[in-house]
Amino acid sequence: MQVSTIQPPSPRRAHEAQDPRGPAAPAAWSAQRIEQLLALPLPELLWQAQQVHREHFDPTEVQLSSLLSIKTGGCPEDCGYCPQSAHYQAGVDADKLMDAERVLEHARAARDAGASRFCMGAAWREPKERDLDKLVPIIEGVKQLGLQTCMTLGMLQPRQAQRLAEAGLDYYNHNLDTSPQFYGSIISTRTYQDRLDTLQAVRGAGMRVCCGGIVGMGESRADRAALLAQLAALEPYPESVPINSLVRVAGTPLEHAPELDPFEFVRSVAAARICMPRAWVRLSAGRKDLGDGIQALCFLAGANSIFYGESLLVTGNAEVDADRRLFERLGLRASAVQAQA
Ligand code: SAM
Ligand code: DTB
Ligand code: SF4
Repeated sequence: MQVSTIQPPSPRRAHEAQDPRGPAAPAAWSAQRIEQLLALPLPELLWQAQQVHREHFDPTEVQLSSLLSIKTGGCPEDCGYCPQSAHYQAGVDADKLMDAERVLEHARAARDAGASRFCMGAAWREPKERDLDKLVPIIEGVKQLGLQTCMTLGMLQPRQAQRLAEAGLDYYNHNLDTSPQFYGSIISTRTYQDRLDTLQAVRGAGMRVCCGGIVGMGESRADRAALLAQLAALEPYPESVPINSLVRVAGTPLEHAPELDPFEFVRSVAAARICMPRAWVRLSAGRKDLGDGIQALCFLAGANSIFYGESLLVTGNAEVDADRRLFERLGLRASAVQAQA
């Protein structure tokens, strides 16, 4: 049986030719079109994803980001997947913002282990002004170590985004998490529009956007397609797209979410690559449970970034030694720090 290639709509290509970052043309990838991609036979989907990947990246290079929780637990939001929410008993104690010196120790260790980007996460609904006063020297210190900087601190007002940008923050991570339709069954304390507004504030301040979602929360394939359509329609689409596989943490409402076929995760990665050709597509939470074979398929599907290091925010990550061995076995190498845009 002949399976036809699903072509991106033509305005997108014309638009990309003019802008080296390759922003999405509005409605370039509808949810319907992405659902068709997700339903392709896996070899067809991977083939399309690989072609797009090779047009824009060296397929043997993977970017390494390390993650640190700089303010853990006690979060007032009720995200149903999150062990740091104060609404659930997941055994995570609330902590204060970490001292700059300790953050820099972690950053130095991440750099020495080979990471090129250092991502700092805080379990806040949004940062307060006094928090920003403390974050500015942290950003400056991490940058001085030669690392790219990323933070995820919850919602931002435009002037807060401006302040972080002025301090030199390279990326801001704020995920859409899932489709607009499924969102309300996971989170009630902030709206989808709140998230889009924060992303707009980040863009407006000139920072690069890191935005993705979670796969495996009980959503349908149509929801995964709708999430990817939302991401691809951001103008421009995110430079960095984390695809998280739900970590089912005891005590959270999603503790017993039905297990998703791991090939659905691979499909989501491939579709993300196809509809956001120049983005860094990152294997994020849940990577250690995917196993080497599925991870290898994800790299073939166009994933080219991972979270690297002992832990994520509060849950465990794949072992550093295991990652090094996997890279060796697959002939992959860590990419150098990208030049500042
Ligand atoms: N508090 C900030 C916020 O939510 O905006 C930043 C930190 S939050 C932990 C960052 C992202 O981690 C979430 O948006 C979600 O996509 C992901 N995440 C959190 N818990 C997860 C889990 N158990 N499994 C997979 N991804 C998770
Ligand atoms: C993202 O999309 N995934 C990271 C990062 N952005 C901040 C967080 C994953 C968290 C996994 C569960 C935990 O350890 O808390
Ligand atoms: Fe709070 Fe972020 Fe966890 Fe939601 S995902 S509960 S905002 S730390």
